[in-house]
Order: sequence, then structure tokens, then C-alpha cells
Amino acid sequence: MKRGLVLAVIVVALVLMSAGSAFAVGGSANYYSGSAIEAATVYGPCYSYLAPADAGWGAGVPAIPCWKHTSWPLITGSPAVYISNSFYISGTIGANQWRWYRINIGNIPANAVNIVPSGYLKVNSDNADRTWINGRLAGTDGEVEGAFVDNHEWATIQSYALQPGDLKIGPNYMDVIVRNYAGDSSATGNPTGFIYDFSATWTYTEVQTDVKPGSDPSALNWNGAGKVPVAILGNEYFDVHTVNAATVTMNGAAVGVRGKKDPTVMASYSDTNGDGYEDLVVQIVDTDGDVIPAGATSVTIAWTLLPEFGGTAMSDVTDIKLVQ
Ligand SMILES: [Ca+2]
Ligand SMILES: [Ca+2]
Ligand SMILES: [Ca+2]
Ligand SMILES: [Ca+2]
Repeated sequence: MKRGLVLAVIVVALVLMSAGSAFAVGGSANYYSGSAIEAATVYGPCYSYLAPADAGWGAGVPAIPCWKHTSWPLITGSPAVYISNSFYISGTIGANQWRWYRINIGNIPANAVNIVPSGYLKVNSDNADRTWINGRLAGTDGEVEGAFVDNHEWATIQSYALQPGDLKIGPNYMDVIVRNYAGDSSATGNPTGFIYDFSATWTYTEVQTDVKPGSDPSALNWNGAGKVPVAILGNEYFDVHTVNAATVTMNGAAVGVRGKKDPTVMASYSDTNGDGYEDLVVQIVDTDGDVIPAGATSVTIAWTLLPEFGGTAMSDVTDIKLVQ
């Protein structure tokens, strides 16, 4: 496997029954401590246990390679090295110390559904660590809180497998709290360090959108204010009835409403591309006529899911063809 920062978007599988069907795509990433592009930010030290993202952590710094005790194990097959906020342990040496490592493993596109990850996050530290994968508690090694028994947790590398649901639209974070047990007060007598290797691949299905569904390419005679139909296309993994139709926008312009007393959103459901999956069609209103700039070749369609489906903010960029 190629090491270092790898974020490749690949077409994994594509079986089209008709134009406009969903694409199955994916990506991969390998991040490890001490690489030229360090994905980890470190916060602390602080002197009581804090959860990840607690305001008490203050500002973080990019993690850097640190002094390594000869007994600390490396991760087999990985070039990862031990990291910390400083080369030698900083702060009050000899006290219980906590650090928070946040590993930013990148974004999943805002039109992704059925995200299926596979891979692992391997971690070890001196002395104890607790690991979350995008907010899911993956596991703990040693006494991260309370009284401790120093039984050489620094010798054991934990491997946490990614599970369905671990990767999400938007930024994806791995969080690790590392505690250095109180003890010797010399820098090399009670050192701390953290090592990780994140290696994953994933697939997802893209939700497609279509301006002026049925006209291909989406030719628009856009000479000022008016309405334009926009379709959000359903697929095997995406039921358009989960969309809050009132939230759909095109380049920020909102869906029209009809009726004054009991206004209803101008939205309807039909299979606009004949793929067997129902699509949501809304009428976007452009009262100023400036929603699509002259020369534009694409627009951004955005929406949020209904609260009972997580309220997720999603969006898709789709091609258009302006005609005068
Ligand atoms: Ca222990
Ligand atoms: Ca360990
Ligand atoms: Ca230690
Ligand atoms: Ca359809």
C-alpha cells in the first residue's frame, strides 16, 4: 500500500440502467504519526481528565516527533513514529498529565449516502489512551481516569476496526485522550508519547440532482427573474421523502411557495429519469434574476434531511447549459 497522504477518489463500480442513475464511488486514506503531512493536532498538557473538544483544552499545536523510549513498540508495517506537543515531555513532569490528539482524516462529499468504510485505526501511548472514531467510543487501554496501576500499557498497540456509520458527510475526526501516569519527575524517566496509523478505504453512493429534469443537457433560457424546476434524484440508498423540501436551494435561492393563508412548498414527487426511483421536484424562485451568473456552467443544489432522518445538510453540484 502506498504510504503517506493518499486521498484518491476512484470509481469502484458503475452499473447504469439509464442516464442519471447513481454512481458508486469511494476513496482511501492512510495517515500516520510523524508523516510529512501530520494529520494530528495535540492539545494540552492539562492536569485533569477532559473529554475531547472540551473548552478547557484551549488551542492545539501540530504534533511533532518526540523522544522515544527504547521499550515503546512500533506499529508493524507502518512508518509511524511517536509524537507529542514537544520533543521532551513539557509541563509539570511527574504529575498526571493529559493530552488530546485529534486526527483529521478528511471530508466525505456532501452528496454521499450509504457510506461503507473498512480499515482500522491503530494506536498506542505512554501511558493510557481512550479512542473515539467520529464520536463513537472505540476503546480504552489503561486507566485514563481515576487511580491507575502501571502495568505497562505502553507495550500494547490497540487496533480498532472501522464500523458502518463511522465515516460521515463533512469532516471526519479520530480523537484520542492520552494520560501520562504520575511518577518520576525527569524528562526521560517518565516520558509520554503517542503513535497511530489510520488506514481505510470506503465506498458511497452519490445523490444526483438535475436542473430542468427531462432536458439534457440542462439548458436554461435564463433571462431574469422566474422559476426553474430542480430535481433531487432518488436511488437505491436514498429515499427523497427524507428530504425537507422547504430547505432546497439553488445557489442559495429558495423554493417557491403558493398560497397566502396556508402557503405550501412548490414540491412534487415523480420519477423524472425513469430509473424506478421516485425523485423530488421543486420550483426554485429567482426574484432578482441574479442566482445564475452569466457564463455559469454549474449550480449548487443544497438541502437538509427532515429531523427524523438526522437533519443532515447535503448538497450537489450539477451541470447546466445557459442559452440566451
Ligand atoms: Ca493499568
Ligand atoms: Ca497501549
Ligand atoms: Ca509515562
Ligand atoms: Ca428517478
